[in-house]
Amino acid sequence: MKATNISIIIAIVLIGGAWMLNRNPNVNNQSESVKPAVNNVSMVDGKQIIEIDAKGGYSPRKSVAKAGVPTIIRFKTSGTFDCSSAVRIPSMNISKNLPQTGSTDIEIGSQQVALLQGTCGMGMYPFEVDFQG
Ligand SMILES: [Cu+2]
Repeated sequence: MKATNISIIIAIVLIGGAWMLNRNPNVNNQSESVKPAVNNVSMVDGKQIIEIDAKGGYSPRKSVAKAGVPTIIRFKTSGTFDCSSAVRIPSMNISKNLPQTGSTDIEIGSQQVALLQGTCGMGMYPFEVDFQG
């Protein structure tokens, strides 16, 4: 009886600990994607660079960029073992496997005014870039 109680307490502590560890990254991701103006787009040598973190999904989930400018999407991974390391942009026939940790540039040329949508390899994590005129 006593042993059962102790193992229940240990189980609760383990589950609680795992929950605490998982909690912080999720909170960060959420506040990233909710922020209205995320400064993840910059111009370098005439090219527009959109930086997106890939780990357990994409952050920011939505980027706002300029149409008509040569553009690179730079995916950053950091210990990314989930399938957000497999990036797909179906409308451009792009499919790319990112390293578990690193930075990967995908050139997408000059886009027209449109919403460009991408996903992870299995289609469960979306991201989009709103190209505006
Ligand atoms: Cu996936």
